[in-house]
Amino acid sequence: MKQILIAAILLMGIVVQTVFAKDIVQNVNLQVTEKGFEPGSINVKPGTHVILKITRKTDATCATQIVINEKKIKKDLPLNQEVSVDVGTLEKGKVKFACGMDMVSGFINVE
Ligand SMILES: [Cu+2]
Repeated sequence: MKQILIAAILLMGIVVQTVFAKDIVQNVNLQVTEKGFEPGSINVKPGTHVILKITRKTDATCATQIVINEKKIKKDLPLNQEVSVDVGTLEKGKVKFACGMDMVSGFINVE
């Protein structure tokens, strides 16, 4: 009985590993400059797990925060400090990211 249990646990481990192996993690560097978010448009393949690495380089815009409504993400962007934002695994479509007031924005195009 104990052996069956151990075998089941090992099998579960393999299943979990297989599921996570499909998850392709892609780090995307994003900067906030006088022009807003750069790049303003990011292209990834469906099924990609996107992690944004955002550095705000200027005080000249109002983008001191990043908001991704679709993913219920809101994060402060301190000046000259890289912030990691885990956007999760994306399906086909467009994901908008914007400043706190929705004035400066960009898109992650998933196709
Ligand atoms: Cu703004």
